[in-house]
Amino acid sequence: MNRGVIFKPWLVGPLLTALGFAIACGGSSKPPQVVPSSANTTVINRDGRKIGTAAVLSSKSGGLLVLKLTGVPPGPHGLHLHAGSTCDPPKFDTAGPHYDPGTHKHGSKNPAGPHAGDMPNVIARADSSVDTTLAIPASVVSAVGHGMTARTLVLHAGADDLATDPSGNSGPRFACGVLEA
Ligand SMILES: [Cu+2]
Ligand SMILES: [Zn+2]
Repeated sequence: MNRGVIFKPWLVGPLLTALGFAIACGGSSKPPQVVPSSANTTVINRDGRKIGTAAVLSSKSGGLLVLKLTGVPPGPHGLHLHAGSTCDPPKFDTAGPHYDPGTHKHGSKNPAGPHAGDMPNVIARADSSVDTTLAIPASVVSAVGHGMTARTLVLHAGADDLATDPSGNSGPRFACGVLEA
């Protein structure tokens, strides 16, 4: 028996997909009209270990935050842009308060809110991974990484109620990344 000529149909789909992608993109992997304004940011946990990456992308209509993490307890977690410029584990106090150039209160459900750095909860999957893309305003994209404005991204241990000042009762800071311009 010659095992070398066995047809492997499950390989054809991925191969065709990869070939089509290469042709469609002309060899470039960058999608059109979206340019990275922030290099991939390393996100660390309270032990100081890397658990994933974040990237801010800008486009004509606003921006996107792409977040890919592992080792996050399943369920919802508060996520915010903070104004401090460093992520010192384990407590990440140096990440400072929420990015808030307008002196608002915390949360999209707060009548006096939200902070410009407030974002929706992110949901960690049952396998403890996070793989999500969030829309963010162009004004926030332009503030990312510049001076002492929106310098850090912080994921909290608990869910953000999107209403309670100053941090939505989202609990301790679980992970942090410094956003570079
Ligand atoms: Cu926060
Ligand atoms: Zn806030």
